[in-house]
Amino acid sequence: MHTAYIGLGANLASHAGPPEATLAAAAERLASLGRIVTRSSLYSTAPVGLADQPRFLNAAIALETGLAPRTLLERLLAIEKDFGRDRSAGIPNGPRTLDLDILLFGDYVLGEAHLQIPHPRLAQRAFVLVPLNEIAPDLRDPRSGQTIAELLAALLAHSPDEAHAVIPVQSELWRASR
Ligand code: PH2
Ligand code: MG
Ligand code: MG
Repeated sequence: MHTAYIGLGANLASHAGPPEATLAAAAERLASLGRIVTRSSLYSTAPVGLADQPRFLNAAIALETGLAPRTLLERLLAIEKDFGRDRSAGIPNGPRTLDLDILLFGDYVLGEAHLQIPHPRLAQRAFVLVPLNEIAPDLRDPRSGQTIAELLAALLAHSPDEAHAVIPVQSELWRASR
């Protein structure tokens, strides 16, 4: 068994409803892949990489799973597809109904073409580090040896505006989902 940390993101409606409803429903689907140990709050975040799109909702989940990393990735992609993820436009960093990223997987370091663990942009993204820091501040990034709290502090020291772009939101739907 390993603990995988999954980043969730959405900024377009899906058949489940607005992003808040999609993330709540997706969290329930993640429970079928192992045991959900912890979930962060939901955060409203400014879009990174492509400014002209709606704000995102982001969260992080710790999932204890017996699946191998590649199998986990396949299952996550299948769940994205079930929630209407359409990659055909091919716009990097573009809007999406659901994004499920493996951020960390135990202390694995993998550098395959379609699966890089830890997530290659983990340390640059407040929309990932803030939710992750809420649930696992002492977790270590096996590449840098730094904790999530240290990575977040370094990012915010370097680009303090990032902090203002990540705002916790109260969500009854998110709280009620399991
Ligand atoms: N995901 C991206 C690109 N930009 N910005 C925010 N705020 N949240 C995301 O999840 C996100 C993004 C590519 O996966
Ligand atoms: Mg992503
Ligand atoms: Mg992704």
